[in-house]
Amino acid sequence: FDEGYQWYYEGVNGWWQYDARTSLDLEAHHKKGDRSCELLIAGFVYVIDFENMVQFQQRDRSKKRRIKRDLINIPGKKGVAGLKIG
Ligand code: V3L
Repeated sequence: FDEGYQWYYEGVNGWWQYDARTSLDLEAHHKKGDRSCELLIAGFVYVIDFENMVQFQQRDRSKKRRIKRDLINIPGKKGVAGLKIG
């Protein structure tokens, strides 16, 4: 992992950091140059689409969230995988 960078998915008025395990998987697929990958997150298979930088559930593609790779200390960070900061 490049120092100081993290993966995020979109929440209401801010960004959630992916959990540590998922972040490592994402980073590995991204580094390989994969255009997308499928990961099990909280019991659901999600497609991570690096070309469009979105994620969505494999069996319900209607709800798409933007994703980004950004610095670990971005403003507007809500927490990690649904666990709020502070
Ligand atoms: N990691 C963990 N949980 C996720 C992820 C992920 N990458 N993607 C979706 N979920 P959907 P606010 C989020 C959860 O997109 O207040 C946050 O983590 C998602 O959780 O339809 O709106 C918070 O826990 C949601 O509960 O597949 O910013 C919660 O939303 C559920 O999967 C509220 O955050 C369905 O999301």
